[in-house]
Amino acid sequence: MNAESSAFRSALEVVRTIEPRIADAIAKELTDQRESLKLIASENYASPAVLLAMGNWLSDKYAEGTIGRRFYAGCQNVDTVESVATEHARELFGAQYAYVQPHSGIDANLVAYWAILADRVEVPYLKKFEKRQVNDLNDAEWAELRAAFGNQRMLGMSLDAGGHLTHGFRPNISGKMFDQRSYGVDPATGQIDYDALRATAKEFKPLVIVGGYSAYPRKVNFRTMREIADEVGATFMVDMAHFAGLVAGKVFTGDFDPIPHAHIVTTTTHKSLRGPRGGAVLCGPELSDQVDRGCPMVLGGPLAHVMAAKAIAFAEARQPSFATYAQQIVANSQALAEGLARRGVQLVSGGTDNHLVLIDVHPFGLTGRQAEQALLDSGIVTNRNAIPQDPNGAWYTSGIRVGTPALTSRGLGTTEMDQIAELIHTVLAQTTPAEGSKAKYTLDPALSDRVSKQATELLADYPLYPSVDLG
Ligand code: DSN
Repeated sequence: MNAESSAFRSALEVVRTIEPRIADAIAKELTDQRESLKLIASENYASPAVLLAMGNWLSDKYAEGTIGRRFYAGCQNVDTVESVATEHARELFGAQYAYVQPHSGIDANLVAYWAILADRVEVPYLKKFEKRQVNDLNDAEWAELRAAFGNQRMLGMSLDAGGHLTHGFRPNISGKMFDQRSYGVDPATGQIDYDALRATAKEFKPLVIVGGYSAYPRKVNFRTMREIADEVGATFMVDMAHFAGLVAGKVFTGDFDPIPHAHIVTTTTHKSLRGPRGGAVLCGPELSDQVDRGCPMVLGGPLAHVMAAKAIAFAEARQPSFATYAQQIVANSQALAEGLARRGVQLVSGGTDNHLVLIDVHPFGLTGRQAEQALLDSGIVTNRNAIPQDPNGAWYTSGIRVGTPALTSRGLGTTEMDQIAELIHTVLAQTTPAEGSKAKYTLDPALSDRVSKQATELLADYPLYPSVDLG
């Protein structure tokens, strides 16, 4: 038996001795993932080495603080793990400083926002705070400062144009820390209108401009965004969570690489980057001291086992094969977009430059919610998403977001993407909305069964985790 099969079989055997239902759920998740056409743009399949690096006693160690300066004794191995992970992250992205402790993208963004506030907010209008550092204030002073924070402004991409909740929206803490205003897309092109963004920035004068997205199908000109930030004295932050793999794989270079243009960059490690679930922050020396305060300022103790897995993923992404993978993600996304467009499916912005395609399902008479469920009934896993100026809001939506990082990891290519476009079109065209409902619909079960079978057949030639046989 090979090493991967033996490792996962043994792990499940040990888990099973305590709680068989958990062992079964873990094994079933592999079966389900093997059988489904995973087109969720934010998901991927981490390598066995990444997965195995997480399942061990590094998980048992507390290590609040930073490398070599911990609040706990005995952190020498965590120091090694974190040093190796940061070294790989710096090399991979060409960044001066990397912080790999954030547990998620939301945590990475919080660390970055805090670092920007701590760096920028001098509160000169409250005389007593003059020359004080925000990190040195007592509780009463904090209370005064909280009011003052209400005046800080963030300019981020609007949710319906593809921005993320953590870019200043009310349901998220970022929307409570900052006054937010949005930039969007040109309704004619579906692409960012940089002149409008500049005009909004000049009028609003934000402390922070956030670039990056979770549902925008185009590349972003970060050089132009930095110029705008400089014109208004804003700190320019980029959240590259979705497209970090395309930056790592050198698909996004020059004006489209955020690292040389942004003051600070955040990411997740599990989307197109194909690592463990987690986050990271990259920056220059100006912000690194503040970023280092992420734990304990906004984070709990670092997850050493996940940092170990991040180190493995960064090392994997430094291999030449990762650049080939990243290029194929985009080639597949463009093939999928072309296949859909050729069949008359309307796409936001007309196509894609990255790993995702945003389908406008309105012409089919459907909401995103109906389309998402009808596709799922047919073995195609996607998620509904708002489109620009969405008449159905953020819950029902009028869009379906599809992404290619996961299926590209499985080895599917442009030919298969065209076949998938056919399956998606078939389901959308054959789904009928129920009268007066934004959620109900009818779809012939024979048709969804047929599509489901075709999806499974399509995957049969591309086994998921071929080295893992659970017996
Ligand atoms: N949940 C992620 C996504 O699907 O894009 C973003 O946080």
